[in-house]
Amino acid sequence: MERTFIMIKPDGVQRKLVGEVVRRFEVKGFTLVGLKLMKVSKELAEKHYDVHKERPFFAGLIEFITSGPVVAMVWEGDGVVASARKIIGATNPLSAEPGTIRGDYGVTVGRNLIHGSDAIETAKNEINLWFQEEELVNWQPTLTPWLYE
Ligand code: DAT
Ligand code: MG
Repeated sequence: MERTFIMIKPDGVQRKLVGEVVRRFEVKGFTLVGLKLMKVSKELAEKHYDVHKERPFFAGLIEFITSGPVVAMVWEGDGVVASARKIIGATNPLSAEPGTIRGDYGVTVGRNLIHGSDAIETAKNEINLWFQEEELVNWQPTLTPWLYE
């Protein structure tokens, strides 16, 4: 089953949006298989955002992500990688549609509340980077036959 890596950034935690974010993924029909609250080391932040290391916003991004606790999660379900990106909305919250997390709660790209893997391959790498195998729980929700035919 497909999995994606989702992280509620320090602004989302400070703004008390943890429950709201988890709720949106739960009610959509996805399954939570990993969850932890953690302070992010500079090393982990730099690895996670390695593709952006040459960008002018990189230093600020690393400073922001390491500035307070984040909630790291793994969600599972058919098409979860692309669907999560839709639930999250466009990178710039002012361009994100209302009804998306960034569209409903954000106003600036440097405080866009949440990260979601951008492709299935990226998701695999990010899950391996953020979670040990034993931190992930394989389980079968009893709702499955009501979500999948
Ligand atoms: P996304 O998080 O939607 O995958 P991304 O991978 O292009 O977006 O960028 C990663 C993060 O970097 C993004 O969530 C916020 C920050 N960022 C991107 N573009 C930025 C910019 N122009 N100015 C400041 N921060 C930016
Ligand atoms: Mg990205």
